[in-house]
Parts: sequence; C-alpha cells; structure tokens
Amino acid sequence: MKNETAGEAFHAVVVTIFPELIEAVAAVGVFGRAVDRGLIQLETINPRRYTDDRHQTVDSKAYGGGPGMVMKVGPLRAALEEARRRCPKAKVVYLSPQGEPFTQGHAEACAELGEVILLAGRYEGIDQRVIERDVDVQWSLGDYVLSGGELPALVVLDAVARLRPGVLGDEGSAEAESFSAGLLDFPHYTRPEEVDGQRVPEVLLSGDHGAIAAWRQAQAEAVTQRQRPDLWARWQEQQQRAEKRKGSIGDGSHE
Ligand code: 9D3
Repeated sequence: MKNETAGEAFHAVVVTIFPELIEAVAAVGVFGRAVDRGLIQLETINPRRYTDDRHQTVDSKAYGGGPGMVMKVGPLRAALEEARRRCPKAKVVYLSPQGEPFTQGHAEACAELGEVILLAGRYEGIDQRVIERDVDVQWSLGDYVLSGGELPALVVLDAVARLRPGVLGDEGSAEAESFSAGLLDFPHYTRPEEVDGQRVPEVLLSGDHGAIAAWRQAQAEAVTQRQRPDLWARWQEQQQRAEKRKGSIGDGSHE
C-alpha cells in the first residue's frame, strides 16, 4: 500500500490472541480506507506464535487460587519484544479495567506520537510482571465488564485514526475539536421537512446563518446540561475563566 500524503503513516501494533477480530473491524469504513490509502499501518502479533508446547498454551491457573485463568509472561513478553522492534518509539498500552479512563486527550497525544503498541488481554487478565516490566500505561474504556481488550483496542485505534491528517474528509478537524471544546453536539436534521407530523425546527430553514448558529449553540448547551452535568460544570468554569481574561485586558492588570 502506498501513502498518498507527505507525512508518515501512523503505525499501530496490536498484541492479541484474536488477530482476526482486529483485522476484520479494521478493514471497514473510515479506518479501513485509511489503511488502504497507506495513512495507517496496522499489524497484529499473536502471542500463541511464541509458545513451544503442542497446545500453544498462553494461559494458566492463578497462583493463590480462585476462578479464571491468567495470561502467562513468556508468550506475552516475546510478542511485545517483537512489537517494540517494529515500533521502537511507541508506548506500550495495556487495555485494562484497572487503567485510567481513556480520553480524547490520550487519543491526541497518541496521534501526535505517530505509533502505539496495544496489548489486549483475555481471561482474568495478564501476569502482573508483564505490567511491571513491559507496559508503559494502562487505559480503561469505562466502568463496565467486557470479555477482553480487543474491542477497547479497536476503540482507541478509531479515536486516534480520525485525528491523523487525511483520514477524514471535509467533516474533519473542526468536528474533532468539538469534544475538546467541551460541549455535546446539537441536533441534526435532513430531508424531508416533515415526517409523520415531526417538523424540522423553523430556524434551520430560515437561511439566517447567525440565528442558526445561536440556536445550535443553545441546543448544545441544553443537551450538555441535561445529559452530562459533569461536562456542563467544566464548560461553565472554562467560560468564566475566558470571561475574566477578556475583562482584565487593558485594565492595567497585565502591566
Ligand atoms: C468479571 C471479571 N472481573 C473479575 C472480578 C475482572 C475482569 C477481568 C478481565 C473484568 C474484565 C476483564 C476483561 N476486560 C478487559 O480486558 C478490558 C476492559 C473492560 O472490561 N472494561 C472497560 N475497559 C476495558 S479495557 C480492557
């Protein structure tokens, strides 16, 4: 595949015992197109390739007892060593319920760095000694229980890919900024003007761009206040700080 932009491709390596799951999802949509266009280089490494027993064993019972299996050090460490040879600058990210919550800020830093190694676990998790020696950072997708790190890895890749130059079309960078800007999106409508008695808000048909912008801003604020009081509080604080900075310019407090 060739790279159609001046910049380097984003390079991601996913260490997983289900590489076909990653590859299937990564082949479609915006992400798949970016891979085809050479904007993203995605590789998978299966720790099973670094086993030497007949059953290609990657898991074992937990010391101390209890239900569930734990992923063994040997195959994971060997897979991560191969990943680091392919991606020498990358941070090793372990997707884990014990991780810090993954945010748009993490996605931005990752996109900037240009490469990442994602470790997806299965079973009850991985041997702690891999976390201590081989992992740089742990990210969680949120407080709910999943079956493994593969879907979280795909979420991270999707969030990062959209931030890379050329990956999105015209719906691009302005939209990417809107989450960092701190408000949820306003409602969207398309044709027809009326469906089963539901009409498009009149202002959107008015052609008055100022009125439309004001309506969208008010809607974004209302939906944020209702659905995400946490984001709303942060946004209000940020607005107040911006207000004070404006007020203090030219009043001598900068002299
Ligand atoms: C019910 C199992 N739990 C026992 C107390 C612990 C547990 C182990 C392994 C819970 C989930 C998993 C597998 N999850 C992930 O690998 C994972 C995950 C998640 O479950 N939620 C949110 N983010 C992530 S990132 C990786």
